[in-house]
Amino acid sequence: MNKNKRTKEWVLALLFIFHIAEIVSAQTAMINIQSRNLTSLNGEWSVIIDPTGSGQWQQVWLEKKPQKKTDFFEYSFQGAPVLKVPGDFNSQLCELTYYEGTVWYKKEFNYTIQTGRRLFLHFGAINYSADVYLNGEKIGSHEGGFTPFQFEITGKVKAGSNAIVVKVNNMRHKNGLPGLGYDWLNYGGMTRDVHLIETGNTYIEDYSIQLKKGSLNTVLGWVRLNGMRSAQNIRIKIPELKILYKARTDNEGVAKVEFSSAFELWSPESPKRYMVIIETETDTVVDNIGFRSIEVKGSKVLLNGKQIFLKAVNIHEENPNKGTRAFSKEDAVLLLNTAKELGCNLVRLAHYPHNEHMVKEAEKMGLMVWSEMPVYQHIEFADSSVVPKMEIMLQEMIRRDRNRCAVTIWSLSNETYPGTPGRNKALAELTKKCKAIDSARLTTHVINTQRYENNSFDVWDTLHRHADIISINEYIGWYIPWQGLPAAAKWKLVCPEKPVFIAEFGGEALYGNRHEPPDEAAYWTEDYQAKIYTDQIEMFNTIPNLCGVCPWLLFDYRSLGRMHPVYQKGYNRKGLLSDKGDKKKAWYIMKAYYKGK
Ligand code: GCB
Repeated sequence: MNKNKRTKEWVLALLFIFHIAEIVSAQTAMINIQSRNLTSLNGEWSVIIDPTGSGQWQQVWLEKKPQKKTDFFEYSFQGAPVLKVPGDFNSQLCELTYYEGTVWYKKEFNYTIQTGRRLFLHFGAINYSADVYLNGEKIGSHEGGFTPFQFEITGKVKAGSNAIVVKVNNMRHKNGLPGLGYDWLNYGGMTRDVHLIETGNTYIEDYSIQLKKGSLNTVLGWVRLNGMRSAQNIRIKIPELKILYKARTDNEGVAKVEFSSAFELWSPESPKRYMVIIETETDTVVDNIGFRSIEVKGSKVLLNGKQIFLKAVNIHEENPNKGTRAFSKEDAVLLLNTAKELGCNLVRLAHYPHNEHMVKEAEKMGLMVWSEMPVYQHIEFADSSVVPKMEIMLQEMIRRDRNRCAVTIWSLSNETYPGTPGRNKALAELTKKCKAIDSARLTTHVINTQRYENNSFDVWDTLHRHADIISINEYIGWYIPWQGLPAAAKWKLVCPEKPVFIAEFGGEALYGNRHEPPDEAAYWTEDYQAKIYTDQIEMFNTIPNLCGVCPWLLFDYRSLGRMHPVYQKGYNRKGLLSDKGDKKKAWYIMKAYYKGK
């Protein structure tokens, strides 16, 4: 190999390592933060909108102030507009409606930390990338718009006033997750809560307390401490069941947890959760945990050992009435109550991990949760940075919710293309990683590559082999016309033994728009949409091993590629309800179907 070539390869290797280092520089975020010593940094943050990127070379985070009479700087947080955090920036200032670029956020806070205590800056999520500065010094970066991350600032926080500056950028990237194209509004900003978390020297970093795979009475898990100097005793208490489990950590700070009890199991009919107290010598965390088992046996999905039909609905993380990114408990309750009213027992939180309120409120209400990676349609699997990013996001997604019994399905991808180089290998590996981190939940990949000819479906994509459930998106009656009677459709499955889930179906309708007979798609009528639902429901009877269905979707939602000036106006109109919450004809058809199931 010639010397120049070798040097070039070394430089590339180093650049790659630095790139990874940059991505992983955010730390393992604490879980169940509501049970920690918290200070909220939510509220108003001052912002500088930076469409040209000049804030980077002007080093906005240094907040330079004129020293001499001849000095001036072309930016300032003083006198700047403010944005609410949590919240997307697009819906808060009209000049940001369609914005995809940089916004610099700044907040001041006072904090005094005692010796022996530690302080962390925790972000629920920032879309899409974040560079975080404290008092003019960069403390780290994070990529990925939907998962939490934190930085320790123990040695960096000053007694008295401190300033955090965050460079937030929601530009799309070819090698991003998701990539360049997606059918929802790219809400940017500090979309979820921001907190300071104070801990002692050694704190409970993470724990897994769930039923062992296939068991209805034995918990198998672990507790992991951070900051350990020596082994510690831990105790897990469930007062209602009179459980007191004692263990000792190893030198790495990890204690195994295993105990049995006659749990009242969590289910949609009875969403029972127990108060669980995790205590170490130096820290205590309290959680509400439910216990249930979820598995696939042959072609059936079993919840707590009994077959269940998944009555689902797709939901985007959007408050439909306000046209904003959903972030609060109230937003979650609005969306989930509507899913409940439809008769659902599962919500597919599409197409990225939603905020924690969604998962917690769903769990309280008895809704199972399908949580999804933002691996959507075209992803550059062959780009060397993509696979490591996917793995980090997977870990972040699972870590936050691994004790939420409502989460029953990890969906690892949606509508990826078999022809994309590296796709099969990357997603097979991702599935293995997911199973290695969490073997007790189901995994799936949502695929729309099936052929539909002569009223026959050929579900051939070999990616289904890596899933517990075959999940299919099909829009027969909307994007693809019927080729025979719905009730006479035929099916061929690549894995004929697995359960089949219709993860998306439907069509668009503008609420209030009616036309009989409902035979023309281009009128965007409720009647045409209703006919799609009636036909689909007939077709469902033909699907072998059908374990559930999931209309696309609950509410009409904002998506800029939906440009029809009369019927869409920037909204994907496939909702069962309009963005204002009006029920379309298809709502009643779906509700009746679920009632009969
Ligand atoms: C799909 C996608 C979903 C889209 C939907 C549509 O297959 O998974 O994100 O928004 O189709 O409305 O076309």
